[in-house]
Amino acid sequence: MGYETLNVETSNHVAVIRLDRPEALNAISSTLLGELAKALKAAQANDKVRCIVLTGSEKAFAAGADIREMSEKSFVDVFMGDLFGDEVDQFLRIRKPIIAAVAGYALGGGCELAMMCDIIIAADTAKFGQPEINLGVIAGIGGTQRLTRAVGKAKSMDMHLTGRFMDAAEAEKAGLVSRVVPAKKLMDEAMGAAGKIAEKSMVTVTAIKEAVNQSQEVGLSDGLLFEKRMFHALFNTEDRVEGMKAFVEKREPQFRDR
Ligand code: CO8
Repeated sequence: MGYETLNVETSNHVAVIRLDRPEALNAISSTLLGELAKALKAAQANDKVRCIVLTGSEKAFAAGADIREMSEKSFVDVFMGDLFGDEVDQFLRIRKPIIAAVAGYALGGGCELAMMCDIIIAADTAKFGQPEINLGVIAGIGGTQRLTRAVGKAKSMDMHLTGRFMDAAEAEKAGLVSRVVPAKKLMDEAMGAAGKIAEKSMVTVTAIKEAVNQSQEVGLSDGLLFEKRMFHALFNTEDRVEGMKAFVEKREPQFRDR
């Protein structure tokens, strides 16, 4: 499928979705967000895809929602149209793992998109920020919630209230990103991680994504119960039998997603 604002390539079980609006630093227009939701849904439906990498350009992962487009809208437009609501819901329904490979600016909605992914791998050029305050608004697709969970209240307040940017080193130290690599190695690192995930049983991968995400939604005892029941349930799978048998027989497991 051809897209106006994205490039999508699938190889070795990994779908790479590249945001592609260089003229606006990948600013997130409604077209871009709609196409992204479609591309993710297609990747979810494609049995050959076992992991998804979402990335941008060297200069920008995404510099936020498209300010030009938003500047024309009224409260009634965004409220009654539920601006970005459907697309975000569709993003969050993707059950395959999504790695954000971030170089350059990840600001506002760009930072929020990265945080909606499951793992963030950053180039040493990455800059994260929630500068919506400078436009007279606040984050709209999770910034006040996910950044706070990721880096704690003090740093999240600092980022949202001052609008300052966090560089890659600070983001790694604060726990927002899982790895920082030289910009030239960003895609190799992301594809390496995606390739590793693609080798595992998709049943187990999906269970892990659900269980870790559960930790962001519920209290500890409910989360622990969810995890324990999921652990018990996986004893029903052929891949669990194969994984443990392969360990005992000192060989690599052959998972079949069953
Ligand atoms: N929207 C629209 N156009 C943009 C955006 C944007 N967010 N960011 C950059 N551009 C455009 C510029 O207008 C410029 O276009 P042109 O060449 O036609 O004038 C081009 O991209 C290049 O940008 P700059 O010349 O400004 O490049 P610099 O290197 O000088 O500066 C910056 C880079 C610092 C990233 C600067 O462009 C900037 O501050 N951008 C805006 C960042 C921002 O405020 N982001 C938050 C937006 S609000 C938001 O995200 C709300 C989230 C709520 C929900 C989101 C759902 C998706």
